[in-house]
Amino acid sequence: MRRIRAAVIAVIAALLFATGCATKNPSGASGPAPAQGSAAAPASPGIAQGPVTEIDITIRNGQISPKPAIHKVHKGDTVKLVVTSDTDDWVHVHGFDQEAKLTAGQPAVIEFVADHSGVFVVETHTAEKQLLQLQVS
Ligand SMILES: [Cu+2]
Repeated sequence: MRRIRAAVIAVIAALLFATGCATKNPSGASGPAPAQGSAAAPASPGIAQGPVTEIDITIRNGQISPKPAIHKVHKGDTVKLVVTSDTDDWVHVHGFDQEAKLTAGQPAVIEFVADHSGVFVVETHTAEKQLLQLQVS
């Protein structure tokens, strides 16, 4: 019994580890492209309700401003990330499966409901920069 439990834990740990980055970068054009900034396609219709926390991030010459920090929000809040970069890239919000393409010079918007708690990394996938951490509680 004990052995099985240890094995299960190991598998879960491995899965958690595997859900990190780099595994699902929709570099092909096949996947749906969320959050292109167009108002036509709401990402998750009908569930946005909590207060909106907007976080604006600018990446220029590899520098992130404001500097990477932990942003605290309440579970159920809507988080609106606006990211502007001077290079093409991808922004990925861990834990919420949110990703957006960054086109140089154009703000990309990712909006989602922080409906589960934890600490989640937001980062770019090409430059591999951590932009911030989201602490949901
Ligand atoms: Cu990632």
